[in-house]
Amino acid sequence: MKLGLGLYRQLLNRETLRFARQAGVTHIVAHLPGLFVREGSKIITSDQAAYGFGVSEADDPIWAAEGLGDLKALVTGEGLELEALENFAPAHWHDVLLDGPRRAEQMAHLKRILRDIGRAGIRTMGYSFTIAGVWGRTEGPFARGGALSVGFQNPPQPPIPAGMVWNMVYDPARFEPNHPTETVGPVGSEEMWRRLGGFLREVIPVAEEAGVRLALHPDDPPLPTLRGAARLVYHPDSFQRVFDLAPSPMNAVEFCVGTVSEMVGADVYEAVDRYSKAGRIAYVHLRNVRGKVPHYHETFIDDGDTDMLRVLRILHRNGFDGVIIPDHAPLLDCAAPWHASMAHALGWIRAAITAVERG
Ligand SMILES: [Mn+2]
Repeated sequence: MKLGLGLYRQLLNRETLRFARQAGVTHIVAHLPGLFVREGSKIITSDQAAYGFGVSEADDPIWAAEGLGDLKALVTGEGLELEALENFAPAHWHDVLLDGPRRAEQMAHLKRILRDIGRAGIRTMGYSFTIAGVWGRTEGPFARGGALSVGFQNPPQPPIPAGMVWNMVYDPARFEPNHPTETVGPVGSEEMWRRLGGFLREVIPVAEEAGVRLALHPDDPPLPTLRGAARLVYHPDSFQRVFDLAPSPMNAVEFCVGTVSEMVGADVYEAVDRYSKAGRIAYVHLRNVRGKVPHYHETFIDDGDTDMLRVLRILHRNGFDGVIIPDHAPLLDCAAPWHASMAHALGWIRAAITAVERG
């Protein structure tokens, strides 16, 4: 099993790549849309600002063939592998998620992006097929020793203002954050499955040609509905329904242990066992939490409800040889909270992988 690190956009630079390599990381997952940082704090929350994770720009050069090649060269130049990209930009696929008038044009663009990703030698594209996105979490001293972390406490769910999807703004002209006159209407479960099915049946053949594996992240927080929009994978059984929509090894999952352990009625070990045995896990997000929806908070990797050593043993036993990255983590109180929290998680995971592989 390989140790990876997920880097948000503003961290994709030589200095952070060297930090990763020094910590024993061999593989990078590049998270491209948005900055995911507010007021200098390297933690993702979305409830405190009506703009969610910010504005998604359509004409971002990183998505062109040259931009992807440059990104790959930057990572390779520091002695690391670029394992995966995470998440299409809402500006590129809002009408795929919303079934809007620009759907066909946006699907054609997504297919072009997938071909360019393949040409750049990047093997995996992580995505999350959701209208409401990651939303509703609060920040607080929820983790061990009062470390700053995020939690979910069943907040009221206002409808999504028009011009927003995936908790990002794609049309600032239409977007009215406070008293929207237009909102994204309720979307039911069967309709969302129909949209995902249409998406997969079109992109999986392109992914097969391009040699790029699509990896779906489960819905986080995993509730049946969020802000009026149905969610797809809020129970581990639903991963199988995703695979059945377009049977192909390229139709895979970004297995987020934290999100799965937040799911009501889920046995995280059974889910890890089932999907790693089936060979459908593209890569793993390792994060620990305490509680389940609608009340949970994130904890340090060695301190939540999930026995991470047991998760790693199951993955190893089933022959999983892919990349494992820490997900977001509580921030350690110090001058460099993000770096310290990642170094802590990476060191723990590296030691755990070594122990598990030695048997
Ligand atoms: Mn995750």
